[in-house]
Amino acid sequence: MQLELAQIIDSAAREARAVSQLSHHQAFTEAEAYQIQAASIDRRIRRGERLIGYKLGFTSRAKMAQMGVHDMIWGRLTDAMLYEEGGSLPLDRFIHPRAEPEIAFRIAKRIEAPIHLLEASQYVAAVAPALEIIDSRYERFKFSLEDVIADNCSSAGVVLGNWRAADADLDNLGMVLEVDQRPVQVGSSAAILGHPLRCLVAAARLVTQSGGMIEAGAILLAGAATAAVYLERGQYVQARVQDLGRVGIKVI
Ligand code: OOG
Ligand code: MG
Repeated sequence: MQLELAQIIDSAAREARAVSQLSHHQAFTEAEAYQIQAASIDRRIRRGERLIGYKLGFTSRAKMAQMGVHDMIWGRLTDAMLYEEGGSLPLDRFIHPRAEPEIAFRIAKRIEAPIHLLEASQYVAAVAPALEIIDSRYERFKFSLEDVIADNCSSAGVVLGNWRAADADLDNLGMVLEVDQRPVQVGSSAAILGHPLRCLVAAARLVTQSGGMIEAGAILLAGAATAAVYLERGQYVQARVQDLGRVGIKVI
């Protein structure tokens, strides 16, 4: 069952074609949803994509409220999802993409067991402002928690700004999403689990619980501090994170 559903969701992503929610084909549990996600990422890896890190989703109330879900989720990032800062984002590769402002961590040393908040900063090599492009493979961007997990948490694109040393305080930084230089969403890093470093603790627990580990050099997206906005051709979309800088891309 998992392999069949993984193939459906992987093809939908690859062909940028919306499908009905997988749970409408067959009901599955949250644990099975993660197996479907792993199997769909396996298909990407077999095509030559490389795992570059992880993302957390629904780590802020703004995101949970926007999407009508109640729990944190995690997904996998591959090199094929990377888009260059200042470059262009071709709309035709996506179904109905949205952008959201995020903070990215680069992991300093391998995480193979759960970690405590007090030691989390030791695992951070650098931080960067990031734009995440999410693109649910489901019709009308509507899903249950199990469905979005199976769909690799809507992961579709990542744009990273400049890395800087992880010495800045991250607990209450203004985060703004701009379209054509105008702010369209405003939030604070405090909205991300109360402190973005908690994302390392959460990711360590979730990834190691599932039998994986987070390698040195991996990227971790902490989850959006604000709701996401739909993208349209011709827009210049930019995320600004106080003290960390900005990152933007042109939608073509
Ligand atoms: C799921 C992805 C959530 C975040 O930052 O909260 C996410 C979705 O909203 O489609 O990436
Ligand atoms: Mg996100």
